[in-house]
Amino acid sequence: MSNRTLAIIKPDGVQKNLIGQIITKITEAGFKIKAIKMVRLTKDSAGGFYEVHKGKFFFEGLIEYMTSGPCVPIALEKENAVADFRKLIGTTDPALADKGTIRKLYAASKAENVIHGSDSDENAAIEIAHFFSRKELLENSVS
Ligand code: 3AN
Repeated sequence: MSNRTLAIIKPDGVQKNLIGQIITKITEAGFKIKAIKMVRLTKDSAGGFYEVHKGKFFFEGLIEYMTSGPCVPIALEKENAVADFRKLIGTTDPALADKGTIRKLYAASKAENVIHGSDSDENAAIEIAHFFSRKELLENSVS
């Protein structure tokens, strides 16, 4: 089992000035930040990241949203990272998300839901590599 996952504070989270609150929730839950940056995704980069959703009715809107402003990808480490992080953020639709989850607290809708979390160990590795080079991950290593 891998101990890493990729979070992204999405453009609505950045726009609503929630970076600090969201990172506090993440670190209080026991995750260590391995790498972090603020980036504005291009359409190509967002399309590549969400390749699995190509052709779905919400794909174009998803790309518009993810390129609408800067976002904050974060490589995280913790035992059981993928499952624990998905528990912390709550389900895709904030209306259905558990009380106390990041999406329940801060997200407006299923389309604009403030935060991303990898859904498998395999995708976590791919997604971390989408944003961070091996060099960045190694050089920033604190433990
Ligand atoms: P999650 O982010 O919970 O893993 P995914 O991977 O199914 O959810 O969807 C990726 C992103 O696509 C969501 N975070 C959301 O922004 C958007 N999305 C997913 N399902 C819908 C939907 N039914 N309507 C609009 N947007 C959606």
